[in-house]
Amino acid sequence: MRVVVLTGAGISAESGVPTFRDANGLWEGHRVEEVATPAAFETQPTTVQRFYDARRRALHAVVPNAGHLALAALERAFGKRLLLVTQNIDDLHERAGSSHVVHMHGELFSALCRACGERSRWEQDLVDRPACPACGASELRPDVVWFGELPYEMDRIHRALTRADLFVSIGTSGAVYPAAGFVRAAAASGARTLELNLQRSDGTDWFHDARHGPASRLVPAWVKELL
Ligand code: BV8
Repeated sequence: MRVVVLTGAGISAESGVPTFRDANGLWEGHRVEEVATPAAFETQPTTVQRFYDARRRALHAVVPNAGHLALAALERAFGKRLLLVTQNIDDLHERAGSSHVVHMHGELFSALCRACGERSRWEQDLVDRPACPACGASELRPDVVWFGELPYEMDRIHRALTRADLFVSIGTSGAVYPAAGFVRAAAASGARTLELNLQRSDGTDWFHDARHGPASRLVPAWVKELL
């Protein structure tokens, strides 16, 4: 049995990481669609850097919840038969023990150098334009996929979706593409599809099954059933 799991901000909500919708689209006082774009970074780099610096700092203060831990247990049992894809840029899956996580929208704890293209693990602020550890240029940006940018590892994700027996979406509103279309690609290839979310999402009708409630309760119960 091959499983693909897609997670969104809802799985980190109970760890204290605000979601995009619960902050009704406002995050650190900004509309994400206005700040998470290359154009915003070009025109107002300090605002964008401060937006991500604040979220990177907040990450040191939160811990994984039972939902993250259950998915780490699933990986220990399923190994390479499980592909965990996350839209989240936090590191809570890794801190819960998941070892191969596909961050399709990048990671807060990674910095991308616009001069040399190198990625470096980065836990501090970027607003003061620190030097790239690889080339020394002061051209580091958050290693995060903004609106209008191509998400990471799409080929690997699509291959897994076409081979999956089961696709499970956890804690996502199904508002942003291409992630919101994964359920249809999986179903078209014959996979069963299940949504675990606090409430109905924009994509609920595309799933064979849906369970609604907090991830910290639904995910451990589902993993227990599967194991
Ligand atoms: C691309 C990283 C093409 C940044 C993110 C018009 C103009 C320009 C683009 C477009 C356009 N129309 C469509 C597009 C495409 C666009 C898009 O889809 N826009 C939307 C707004 C319509 N997509 C893109 O631009 C993507 N790229 O298309 O590239 C391309 C092609 C070729 C070459 C080059 C380019 C890139 C999108 C990635 C943007 N980056 N994140 C950052 O974090 O700052 S998006 C971000 O929002 C997330 O990563 C996620 O993907 C998305 C939605 O967030 P969710 O995770 O779902 O969170 P949300 O708050 O929305 O929902 C939380 C859910 O959890 C809720 O349902 C809630 O009920 C539930 N919940 C809450 N608490 C709990 C819970 N569930 C369980 N338990 C709980 N306790």
